[in-house]
Amino acid sequence: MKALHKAARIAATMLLALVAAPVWADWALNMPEGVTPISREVFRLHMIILTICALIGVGVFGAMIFSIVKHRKSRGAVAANFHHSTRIEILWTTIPFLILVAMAIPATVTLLAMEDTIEADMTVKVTGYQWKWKYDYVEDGISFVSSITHPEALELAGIDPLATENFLLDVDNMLVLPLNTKVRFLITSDDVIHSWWVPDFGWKRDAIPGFINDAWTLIDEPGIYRGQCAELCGVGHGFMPIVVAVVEQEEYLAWVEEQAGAAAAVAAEAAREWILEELVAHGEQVYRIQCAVCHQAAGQGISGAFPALAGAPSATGPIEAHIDIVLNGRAGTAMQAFSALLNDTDIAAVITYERNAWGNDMGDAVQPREIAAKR
Ligand code: HEC
Ligand SMILES: [Cu+2]
Repeated sequence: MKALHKAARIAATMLLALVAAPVWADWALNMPEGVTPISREVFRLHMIILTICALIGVGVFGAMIFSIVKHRKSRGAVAANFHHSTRIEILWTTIPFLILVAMAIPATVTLLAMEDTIEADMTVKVTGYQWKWKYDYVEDGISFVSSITHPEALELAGIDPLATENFLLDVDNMLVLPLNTKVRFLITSDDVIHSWWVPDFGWKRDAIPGFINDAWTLIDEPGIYRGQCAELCGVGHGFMPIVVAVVEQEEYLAWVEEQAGAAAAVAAEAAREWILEELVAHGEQVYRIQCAVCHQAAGQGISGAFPALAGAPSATGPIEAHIDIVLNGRAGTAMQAFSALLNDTDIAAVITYERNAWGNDMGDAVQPREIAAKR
């Protein structure tokens, strides 16, 4: 009686869940169809194979349930007693074989198309770092680092995931790509294995240090597509989102021009003399985005993993050694070489900030020129 009660309660709850229509509205049970020829092909393949599996499932379980009910002992059924049937054995070998071949043919065709990166219109090199992505536009000579934008999320404190738009899925610099253009990606890593994954493109590729994997897209719907690193790569694994903005060709060309202008502005900034306060203010922003993920917002570090910078020997010692570790990193540790990731101004500013924050009271400043000279 008690069990029956419980069963009725569960059934009622399930029924309620079913009729709660608003919940259904954002339930995406199926995989996304995506916005590239390959992603649609993958989706179609998924639907075909899912259908075949569902039909087989219904057929096999239907036959089983039917036999169990119809030929049950209580109805006086007597088990047949035969041992060998060549006809059945041939049937149950060839039918699954044919089904598998029928599934393998379209799957192979799609796989081959996926790997076909030749005759791309442009190439983007993607490099994974703990915990950000770097993009190099091979032909256009554009290069930048894309990092998560709400660094306060890194501490998972003082931020409400539900109230934050695109929580953990927003970056400072989006990858901008032109519409209807075959883009080849060369994917690698500078430290550990990462994986570049935008679900709407229909594939993910591992970013492996020392290897270059390739993949391609041809996106035919403008929009913003989001993804993330899909290979567990350390404590900041959840903090390396991917955001791709797909724009019309003309808009893309305008963006490329704009980048050239921005590069010139950065060069001009790096050439001038900065005052301490300016460097500290800019350095704080760089620190929050680039360094806080490991060394923490108040420079307190994480015991046993990332050293504190507040009161650290480097940040309160000779400036030369401090510049050296930030520019060149420390081999064999998670402290990466920032020379390839940040410009002269950013590096000068972040070093100045570290020397003048959290009770580090050095009062000295590093000029971008000095960084340029050390590269
Ligand atoms: C992926 C994690 C990570 C990031 C991001 C990172 N660091 Fe480090 N950092 C480390 C680790 C680990 C060490 C300790 C290296 C060692 O064992 O020598 C370190 C050491 C240092 C030291 C030397 C500390 C000392 O006195 O011993 C400085 C200075 C430093 N980092 C500055 C920075 C700056 C500036 C940034 C941002 C531009 C940054 N780090 C970003 C992991 C990181
Ligand atoms: Cu990663």
